[in-house]
Amino acid sequence: MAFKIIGAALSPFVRKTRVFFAEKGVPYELEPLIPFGVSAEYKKKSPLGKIPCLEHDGRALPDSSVICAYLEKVQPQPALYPSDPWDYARALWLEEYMDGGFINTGMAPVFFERVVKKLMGGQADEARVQEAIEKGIPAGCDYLTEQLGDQEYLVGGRFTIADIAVSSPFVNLAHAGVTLDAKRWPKLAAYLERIHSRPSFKALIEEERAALPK
Ligand SMILES: N[C@@H](CCC(=O)N[C@@H](CS)C(=O)NCC(=O)O)C(=O)O
Repeated sequence: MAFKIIGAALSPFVRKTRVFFAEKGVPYELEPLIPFGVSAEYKKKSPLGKIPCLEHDGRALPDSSVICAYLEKVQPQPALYPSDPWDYARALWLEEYMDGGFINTGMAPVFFERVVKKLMGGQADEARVQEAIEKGIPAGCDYLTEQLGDQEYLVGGRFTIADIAVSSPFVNLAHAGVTLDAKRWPKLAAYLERIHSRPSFKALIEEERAALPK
């Protein structure tokens, strides 16, 4: 049965899910949905009213982390979760660090103010943007730099869900005109460039850039 991902392409959580599908080589249809004032019908599928939501076999499954974990079981190869128990847990932690933490303190304020508000015809609150640039983003980049060390990938020596979850929200920063200071975080900047150059990310980044307001 076909897979359908419901959500907006610019969401870091939707992108994370789409990259995961692309890395698995599993085709899907994207049904665009902006998550503001969603219908009661959508809330039956995604009770928190958030995106993404997956439809498969006539059933609905919300949440990017849950969707990725489900697809890993449906399509185990290539494996995108570590098999070692400790590495597996660390990958899940880094996913949660981004989804439940760094996205809210670092990426969301910048992206919402500079891109989402612009799309809605509003004015960016640059004080909120600067606070994220001066506090939230440096704290997150310091932590991720420490986690990365000298490795090519974040966990277990190979590409995993941790790399997808960590790298996706940085695309939102770039869309909002914030690029990482490569002098301050050289290893993290080089890592992100490598991950964003993978065909799975590259195709989406190009598609999103073309659709952004100039
Ligand atoms: N934990 C969720 C978070 C999803 C999420 O917060 N999505 C945002 C868009 S980037 C959303 O739908 N926001 C609408 C809302 O919070 O009502 C996931 O991983 O899917």
